[in-house]
Amino acid sequence: MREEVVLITGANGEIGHGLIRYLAEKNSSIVAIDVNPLDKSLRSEVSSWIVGDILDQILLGRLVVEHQIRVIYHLASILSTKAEYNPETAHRINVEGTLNLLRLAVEQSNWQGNSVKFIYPSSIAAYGLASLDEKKQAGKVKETQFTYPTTMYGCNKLYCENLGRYYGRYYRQLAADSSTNPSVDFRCVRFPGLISAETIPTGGTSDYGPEMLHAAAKGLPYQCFVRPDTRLPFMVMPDAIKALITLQEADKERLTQDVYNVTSFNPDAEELAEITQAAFQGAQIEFEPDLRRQKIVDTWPEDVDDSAARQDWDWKPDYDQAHAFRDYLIPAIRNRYAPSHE
Ligand code: AKB
Repeated sequence: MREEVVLITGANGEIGHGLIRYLAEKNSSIVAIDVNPLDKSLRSEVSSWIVGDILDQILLGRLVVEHQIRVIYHLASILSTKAEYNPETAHRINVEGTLNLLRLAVEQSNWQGNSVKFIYPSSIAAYGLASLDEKKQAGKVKETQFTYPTTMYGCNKLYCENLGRYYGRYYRQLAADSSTNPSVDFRCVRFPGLISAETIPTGGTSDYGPEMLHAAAKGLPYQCFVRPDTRLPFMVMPDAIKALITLQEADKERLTQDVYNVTSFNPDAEELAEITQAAFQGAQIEFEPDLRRQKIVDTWPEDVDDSAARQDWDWKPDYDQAHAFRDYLIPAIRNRYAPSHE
């Protein structure tokens, strides 16, 4: 008998860290894949970890031989800023990588006679508002509004949302046995910017939030790359993990959409700086906007409408802004950089 497992791609990333710890505590058997060796602190939490590329079809084929995969959390991707330095490579990893995983999920579903759950984190980068005026007027945007991304990463995320919908509902729709073969159970959350106390993101454009806090805790000056009035929706990592798990566990019958917005709070960058400076006395934060990265953030909405998630799977973040900073981010980040931890 092959072991029943949860597969996590991009396991070394920010979401991977939180998700592995959560699932390990629930005694799930986890197979983790990443292009780099799994973080030492996570190794004891997983059944096995593999250094490899999601573009490597032989590696993915081997996984199927060795494991019965019930749930896939496909986290691997190249984020928005990094993707702009090599858009074609980003496309290969973000889109072809997702296609490989979806194909693997179909194959597994057919073998098992049961739909494999495919949990996919999309992003506010899937939106593209045309101007700052439009951004201000749009308010809370729904999943179907303003989906005209301006970054390769955003285009990739939006397209993969659609690929997931296709694999979940229409894959090989002309085949004779198409109605009897189980399809993939594709479920997607569109995340806002994420802030974790444990890890610092790399290569994103919403990174100014977490970077500012971590720099202040380390006693380092920080040059914020967006204007003080820049407003985006954010969420803390425990709520991001909660969203993925709650959607994964949701009753399929209640799901009316394949893609759901989730969010928590939406400060502007000046507010983030004020909170950071109040928590870390003497923190040096200057605003030195990078006009090109600013232009990307200006196309992302100030807020998103997550009422469908609230309605369909009882989504509700545990942390509002005050609670997130006071009870999670500030104490945990302070503790992370305390001298006794060095
Ligand atoms: C990025 O900035 O690229 C990500 C995202 C908003 O998905 N953090």
